[in-house]
Amino acid sequence: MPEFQALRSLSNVNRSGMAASMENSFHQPVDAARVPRFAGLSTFMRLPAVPSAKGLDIALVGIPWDGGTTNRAGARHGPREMRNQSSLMRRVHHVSGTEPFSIANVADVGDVSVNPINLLDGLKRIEEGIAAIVADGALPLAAGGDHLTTLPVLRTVARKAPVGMVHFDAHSDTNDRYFGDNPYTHGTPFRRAIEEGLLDPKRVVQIGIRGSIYEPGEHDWATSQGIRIIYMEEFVKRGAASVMQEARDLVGDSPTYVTFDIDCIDPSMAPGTGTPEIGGFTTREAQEMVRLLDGLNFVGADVVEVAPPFDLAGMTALAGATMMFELLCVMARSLADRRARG
Ligand SMILES: [Mn+2]
Repeated sequence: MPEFQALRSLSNVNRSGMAASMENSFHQPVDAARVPRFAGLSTFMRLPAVPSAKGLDIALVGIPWDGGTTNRAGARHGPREMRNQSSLMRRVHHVSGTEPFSIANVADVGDVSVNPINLLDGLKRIEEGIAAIVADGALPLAAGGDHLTTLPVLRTVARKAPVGMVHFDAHSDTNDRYFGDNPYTHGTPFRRAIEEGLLDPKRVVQIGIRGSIYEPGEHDWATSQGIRIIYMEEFVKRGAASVMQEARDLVGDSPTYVTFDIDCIDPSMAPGTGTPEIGGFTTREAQEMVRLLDGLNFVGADVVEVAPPFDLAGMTALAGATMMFELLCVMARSLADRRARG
């Protein structure tokens, strides 16, 4: 039997037999105890590839576009490599015990349409692709792509009202113009998002900011809008629990987006990115922080800036894929808990 048929026939069977698929019709990853994880087609977390987000709670989607990159390009290749590395994910979160595929219907909806040679058309296509997911009632969990891809995503999830945002990054991404008068780069998405009324800046927290900047006062605009910037040095002093408690208090229970730029992690652990900055989070610190987002009122999330051309042995794509799994677990749990509460 060809591999793709094998994947399909096993797609509703999980490791504990038929229990989950009898309880519900949620998609299940291919059973790694029956089909080894290096075999078969590459989809996010070995879930079925589906043509739309209809019936899904959470849609895993690729945004293979780096048209906003100002330095080293390559994040356009991120989704494919994160799909590959995500085949290492298993079904159950080892700390929380969350079984995301049993409590939420999750699948890989493929990549949005992009245009690698036209920035504005690229942004338009990404927005249309994510808007279709949102219209189907699913939360997008996106794999970028550079950080400008988050802007068209926010245009869909914040269409009705501004949302809050927990933002892990080495960079604030709130600059104004590049190379003359160009408003759209991966260094500007959150300035544009605030101008467009997509973000409530008083409910935005940026964590892990560091590295040299273009000019003194570069972050003044962001802080004047009310954004809370937690520089890496403050994180080192306070630790994850304290910082995340503040982040949770700040965004509250209102709709919130989570964006995870892989360059928040130290380049010794995540070298495959376009704008690396030393002195970053360990992967373990990043996992600890994302786990503390449990129960958030998610409108979506993403992992961006994985640039495979600069990666070593897939380690950055693995970090990115694992952070997607961490995000998926807290998103699925939050959705299920909120439904149970009515
Ligand atoms: Mn960024």
